[in-house]
Amino acid sequence: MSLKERSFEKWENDWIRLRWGDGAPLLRMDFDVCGAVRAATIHATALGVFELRLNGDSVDDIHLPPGWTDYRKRVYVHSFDVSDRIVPGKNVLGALVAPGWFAGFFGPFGDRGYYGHDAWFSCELVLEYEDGTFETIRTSPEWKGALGPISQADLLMGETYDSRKEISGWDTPDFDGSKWKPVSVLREGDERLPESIEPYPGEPIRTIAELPAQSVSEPSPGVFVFDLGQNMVGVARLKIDVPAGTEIVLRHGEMLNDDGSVYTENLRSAKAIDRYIASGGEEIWQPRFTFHGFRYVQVEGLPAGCDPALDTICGVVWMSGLKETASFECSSEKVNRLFSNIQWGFRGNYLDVPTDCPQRDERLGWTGDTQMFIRSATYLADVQSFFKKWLVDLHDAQHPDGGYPDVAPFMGRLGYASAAWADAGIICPYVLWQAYGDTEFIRPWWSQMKNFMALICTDENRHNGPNAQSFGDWLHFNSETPTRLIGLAYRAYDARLMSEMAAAIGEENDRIFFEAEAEKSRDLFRCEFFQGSEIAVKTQTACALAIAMDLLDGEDLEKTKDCLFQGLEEHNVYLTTGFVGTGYLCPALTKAGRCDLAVQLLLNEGHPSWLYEVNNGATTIWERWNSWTEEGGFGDVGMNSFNHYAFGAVCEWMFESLAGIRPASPGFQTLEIVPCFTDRLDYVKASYDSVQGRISNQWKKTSSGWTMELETPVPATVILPNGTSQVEKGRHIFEVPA
Ligand code: RAM
Repeated sequence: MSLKERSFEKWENDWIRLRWGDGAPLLRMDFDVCGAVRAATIHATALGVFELRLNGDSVDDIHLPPGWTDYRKRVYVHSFDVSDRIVPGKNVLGALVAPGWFAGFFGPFGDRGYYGHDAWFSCELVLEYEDGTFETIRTSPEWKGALGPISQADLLMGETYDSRKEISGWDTPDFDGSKWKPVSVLREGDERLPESIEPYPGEPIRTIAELPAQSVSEPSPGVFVFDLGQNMVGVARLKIDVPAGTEIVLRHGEMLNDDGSVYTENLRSAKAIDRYIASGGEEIWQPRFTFHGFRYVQVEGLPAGCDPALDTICGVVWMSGLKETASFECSSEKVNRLFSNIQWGFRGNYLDVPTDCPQRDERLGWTGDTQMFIRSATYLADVQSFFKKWLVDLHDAQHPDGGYPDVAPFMGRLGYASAAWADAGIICPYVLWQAYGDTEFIRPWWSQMKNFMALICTDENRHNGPNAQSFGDWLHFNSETPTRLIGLAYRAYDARLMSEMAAAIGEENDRIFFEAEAEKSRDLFRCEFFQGSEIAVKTQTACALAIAMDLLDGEDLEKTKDCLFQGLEEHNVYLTTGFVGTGYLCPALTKAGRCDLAVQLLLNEGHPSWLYEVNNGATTIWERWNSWTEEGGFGDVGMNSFNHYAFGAVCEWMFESLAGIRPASPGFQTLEIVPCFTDRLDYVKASYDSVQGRISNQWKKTSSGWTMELETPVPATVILPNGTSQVEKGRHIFEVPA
């Protein structure tokens, strides 16, 4: 039976568990196959995370299924075709099940078991025989469980594996499991079970790369630090040959302390420690039910005098299995490194949900971070199914009054309706529709999006009313922008996006309504924050939002542009923006006709700047402009991630302006090519695999100006300093005099 035919509205399979501390017990069930099998499919899920086994092997190479949702509301089923894995006679279906997001530690408050306690597993194996009959093997009280080698498995804390406790052949037909313990069972109707069980709509987590260690040091006797050369997310694979009973401890960190040991203070309460107890001989192991954000692995516990080989540790990179779609290169090696850092920040934080960071006790689906980076993400990879899933998480977490949450999936403790965070509910569907041309990113959520707009378009609301609560221009550089300004700007911006989306889905009344609302909100913004034609809040963020979001016209606009230019000059053309302003800053400057200033910001190397991080060895994007500085060393340890993608939102501008590739209509059906030529770079070369096909554009400095080569699968309007032209699909060369 294919996944399509199976709706899961009825899920008649029991949920089973073997209670066992924090580890990952083994569950198994023998069954007989008598008859020729035409097809076999397993549908499996868990309140927790699982690995499925069949006849001695794992069924798939995905990690941490069924992923993270608000398990009280819904849980996803993963389906596996095992037609060629079923043998005549005795077979064994098995699973390892761990707490995962459901019952493990997660979030910044030391919470554990927010959704429930103990992991539960549920599955069915549907056998279709050659004679057309079906048989279903289900989780049931007949299953048996045992304690295996994994005594601890937690996403934040790490995994402990005692290889001496492996039960050889436990998941093969020859094994006698009759003495194993009976499992506990939950049945349909139990209040601990989710309201809905559905097929997984996203892209499962997979291994996307392996990073061999590049060097090893011994900062203190017996303590070895392996450097993978890249801050990454996933697990470390250990290869050892040590006496049985030796306990090897792996600590993970993104940076090093001055003494060369791994810096772990910024992980807060996340221990991120894996332990392996050897059984002797050559052993290779990697954890299954935890993940870490790290560049360095500190290995302790090797026998005295041991001189570990470099291949003792290898980084195994995990990410939702998205197809990457972008390439970017220019004449500055440092900018190329920045682009790579943005890609790695994206990879590390697109692990089933878009997270703020992957290493400390947080790793939440912060909505603000998500909306700030989503446009960049749509360039970097095909994120359609990833966001089909997350938009469900987001709407599952929407407050009854319409406010979108600070984080999704929901985790109880955090707020909602915060300006620039809650707006993810409008901005994400809009950006996805723009990138992929698919109104299914909008249509299913339309009435809920309108509920949010109804909330924020009133005077009394948490988003931009007098009680406005927000994180402001989070982590700005000594330049505060009032929350109320941010909220009103987003209100007007959202209303305009709503009117465009209403037109796209044929909701004419809504289009008219939101067009008027956008005007009204722009007026409110001007009324409150302008004295004459002068913007009252002169921060870079305030000016950038007003310009980039199209909130101004005429003299108001001209004067605000000047204010932005002046604001930059006052800081020697250095930025002061935080999470909210940074993504809009270069686009606003470009819109204001000062692409040169945007280029200057990109190429700045002093503090704060993107290349300051690059010059100081960054391989991902840091959370703070001062996550590490030459003068002060590490930034505030209470919140200091070295893998936070928010400031990487400049990626969008690198594609749309520096390389000049941007859509002129939803789904890149037509293009507008407006490259930002500069003589500060010799060349820029980028490509994007859009839903219409590959778009590539490159320009080079010549002795008399620039030459540009565009390859487009769709018609494009090309706007160059020496004129505008329309081109059809194909390859086109342009000469541009200086
Ligand atoms: C931090 C998160 C996140 C940010 C919020 C406001 O704890 O890391 O990046 O959106 O705070």
